[in-house]
Amino acid sequence: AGVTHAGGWPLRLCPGDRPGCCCAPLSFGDGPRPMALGRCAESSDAFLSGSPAPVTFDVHKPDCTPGTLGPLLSLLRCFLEGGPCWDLVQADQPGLVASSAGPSLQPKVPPRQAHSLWGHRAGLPGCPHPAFLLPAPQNERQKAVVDAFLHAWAGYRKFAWGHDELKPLTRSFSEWFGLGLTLIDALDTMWILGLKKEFQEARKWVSKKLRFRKNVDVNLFESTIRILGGLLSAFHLSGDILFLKKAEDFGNRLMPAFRTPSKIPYSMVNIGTGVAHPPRWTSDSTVAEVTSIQLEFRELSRLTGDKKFQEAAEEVTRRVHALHGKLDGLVPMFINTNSGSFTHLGMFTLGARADSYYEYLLKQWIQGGKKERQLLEDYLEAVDGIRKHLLARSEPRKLTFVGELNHGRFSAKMDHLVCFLPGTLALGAHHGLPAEHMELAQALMDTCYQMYRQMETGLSPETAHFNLHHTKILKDVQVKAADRHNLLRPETVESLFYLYRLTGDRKYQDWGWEILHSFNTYTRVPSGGYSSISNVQDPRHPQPRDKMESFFLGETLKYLYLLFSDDPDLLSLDTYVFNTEAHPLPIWAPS
Ligand code: DMJ
Repeated sequence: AGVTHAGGWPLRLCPGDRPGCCCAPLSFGDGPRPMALGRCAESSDAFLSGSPAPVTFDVHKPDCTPGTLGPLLSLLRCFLEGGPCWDLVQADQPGLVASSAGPSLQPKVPPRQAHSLWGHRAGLPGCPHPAFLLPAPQNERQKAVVDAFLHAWAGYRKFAWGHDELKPLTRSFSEWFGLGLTLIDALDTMWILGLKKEFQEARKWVSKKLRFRKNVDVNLFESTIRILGGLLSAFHLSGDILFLKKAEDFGNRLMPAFRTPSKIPYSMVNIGTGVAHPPRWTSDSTVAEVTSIQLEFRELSRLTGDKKFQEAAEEVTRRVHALHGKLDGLVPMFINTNSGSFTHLGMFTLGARADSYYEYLLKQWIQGGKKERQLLEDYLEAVDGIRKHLLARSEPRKLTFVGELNHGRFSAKMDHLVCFLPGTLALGAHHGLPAEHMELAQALMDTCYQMYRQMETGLSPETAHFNLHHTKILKDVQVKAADRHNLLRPETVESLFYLYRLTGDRKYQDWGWEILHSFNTYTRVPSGGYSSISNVQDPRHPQPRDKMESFFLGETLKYLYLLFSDDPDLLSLDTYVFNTEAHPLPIWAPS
């Protein structure tokens, strides 16, 4: 049967979760809750481009009524038999709706996956955001982000295509894992920014060139958050199963890292040979590394139905939870892969090597539908620990900052990495945690902004030292020679996004706009790309370092784009949780 939709806009949203899903007022089915398993005869591009042309729906099961297994069986048959697969849509009112699984869902999914995909789709609430269905209206600031992205992408495409990172000055590239890191990290950003042509070109590279059967050592944490996280979110946004298949392959190749005497994973694993090991100089892993892979491994299990990913990652969480050596919920920075105990006791930071431990406690709790109490308790205890041991105020502006503790000695040192914390605290408050968390978030947000504002280039140093004394010094933020660099990191704009989304205070957008301006002034390389710089205090000679980190495209520009959006439903914080590399993953059972 075919049903023609005469192209009346605007389109209705369907109750599926995938962008690319096309929905139209479509009369079909007589029951109170008509159901249809159908597909658009034209590609979903017709919808995305807002084509007023009639679109025909082929309806495979014209007689499916509520309560029958017909549609589900058809869907499974579709997966098993091949051919384009389309989604089952249930309409709440007659006269609705909808369905397609995205432009490039591949046929021939093994039954186990077909089933889990079905469960996944059926489990998610809400609709894809209109921006994913129609050409998204973009305001001037968002257009400036798109322009920055295209400039960065042009450099990568010309000089580093398929390699890990662009070296924009020498117009070449660097390899870390040799897996097209920037390309994978940037996939979902392209989707969100509406850069379909670029996305499709990158997808083709993933399909034709990305191979994980390679004799190469990868860092478990870095490759999980960037590659596994990037593939999973590309799958969720596009509905394209290619990305899930790649994610599953990659996840399998990371698993040898968990074969250690303590079940605390090694930091390195060879994805070709399956041999895992710690770095050459130690048998320790860092605490942030082993505790910030759980969002991705849990989601991979949920999508594939293969529990081993989740079990391995959650075993780490359980063991770290039970360890001695914490201080009111604060964790040391290292953990031994043989003994499973913390090492280098007595040193506490929210910066490098510990940062995302705290972030993932909260985010896993959110991901799992706020049911896993132990995660919440550990997070709440840690926030109290931060308040008790690590907070101080600077002079002269009395900025609240998070310092470090070294065997009882406080140091007024704060990595830029710590600037993820205002966003995380605000997110927790949004999900029902105490209002004081939001107050602390706002105070810390001011501080992170001042880390940019008080520098001559308007860009933050890698690490700030805060002035604690009443002197003639006018700046709160002091910088040591070794810390003057800026790597295009995202944490401050990430937090600005959360703070704006959750308070509506436009000053956060304005601060982000200033930061984008500074990136454009001091880090943009005319021939394409952006470069990290060595000196944020010398606007005349910022000393570009010839490297564009993958997270500039994966995170920094994505968060800026989202910050400038006034639409709370664009990747709603009630539907998605962002991994520590800014890749959105669905909340399993949102409240
Ligand atoms: C990214 O890889 C992630 O944000 C990680 O959590 C910290 N380091 C970089 C960005 O600064």
